[in-house]
Amino acid sequence: MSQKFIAKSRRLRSTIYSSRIEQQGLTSYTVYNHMLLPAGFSDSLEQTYYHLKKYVQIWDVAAERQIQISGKDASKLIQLMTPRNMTNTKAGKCYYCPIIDDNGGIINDPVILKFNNDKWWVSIADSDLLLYAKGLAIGKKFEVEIFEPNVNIMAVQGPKSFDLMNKVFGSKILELKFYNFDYFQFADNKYLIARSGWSKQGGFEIYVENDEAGLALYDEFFRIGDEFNIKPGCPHLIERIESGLISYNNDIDIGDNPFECGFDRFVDLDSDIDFLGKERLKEIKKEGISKKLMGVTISANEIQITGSLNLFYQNKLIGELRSAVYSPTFKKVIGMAMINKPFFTIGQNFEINLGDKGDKSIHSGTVCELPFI
Ligand code: THG
Repeated sequence: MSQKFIAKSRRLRSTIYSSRIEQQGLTSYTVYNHMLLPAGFSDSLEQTYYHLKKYVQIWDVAAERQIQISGKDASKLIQLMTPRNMTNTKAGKCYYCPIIDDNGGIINDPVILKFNNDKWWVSIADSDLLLYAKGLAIGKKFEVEIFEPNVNIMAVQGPKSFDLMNKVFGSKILELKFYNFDYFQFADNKYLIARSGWSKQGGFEIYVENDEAGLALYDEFFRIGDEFNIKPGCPHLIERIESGLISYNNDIDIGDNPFECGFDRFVDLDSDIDFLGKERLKEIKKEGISKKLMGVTISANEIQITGSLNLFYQNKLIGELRSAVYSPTFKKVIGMAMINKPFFTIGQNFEINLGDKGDKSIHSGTVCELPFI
């Protein structure tokens, strides 16, 4: 496949970390929330995979934009957008929440940070949640302010992230619990830090609110990080599929409802909370789902996937593969697929054509559970 370049412009926003990562072996970007998101470095995908699982990486994930919702009706608006029950949520905690429309279709799957009942950050995946929130607030005449603050997340991921963070911020950082956040001091600046991140290798996300302070911290990590074998990195295709971390608009989209995405634990239909799509979700729950996001393994040594690939069982279409990669751990291709009823059972076999441009290259595969690890 010939590679093409993406032309930059104001509309395609750069990040504050570009000046650093472009000197550190960055080879490709993708586009996320109208912004550049690093997608590869000069080390191979397998090298960066083993590195992430053993050491520590700094990721520029500024493209995970924050939507601030504040004001007297902020909590009402947050609840209106998600089927997760937000009633007993606590300040200083993060919540992974499906955002749905009136039809139960997934609009986004952000991490939501609660500062207090009147101030929230919605750390969005790749869709324009700000417009959805604004439309709802206008229609409902809510007293809220909705905007995108200048926050640029730097993620510190990997098992050595704890040693690195301890060295910079002191041992208090090690007391931070999973999906909690707090402010921590380095030099003259305070940083909002959460124990979270888009890998299962452990780590933190630093919500940088001041560009200069962010770059100073970035440089400090690389100044002192050699002993932990620190490297720049980015969300990792192999690791995230093995870990079952969902990528919005790759694995799931507005045509899927929370039950089809395995988000049952984030749906509360039994309380009196008010959210859009509640009646529709009740119907879907009664009727049962017609498709489900599942893991798949495919006996192949490589795969390039840029769209969806159909899966067949006895010449019948039974679903579509949405993300996939060769896993050096499983020694085959693993992926996430939306599988139709009644075929979304563990052990279901299928065939897939991995041939390029009309060539046939039929491979066999099997449906399995998510996550892989
Ligand atoms: N961090 C922050 N913002 C984000 C992402 C992130 N915004 C965009 C995108 N990633 C949102 N999508 C996800 C998908 C999965 C998870 C987080 C964000 C995730 N899930 C855990 C899991 O599946 O085990 C925990 C979920 C839970 O059970 O609460 O981590 O990465 N700031």
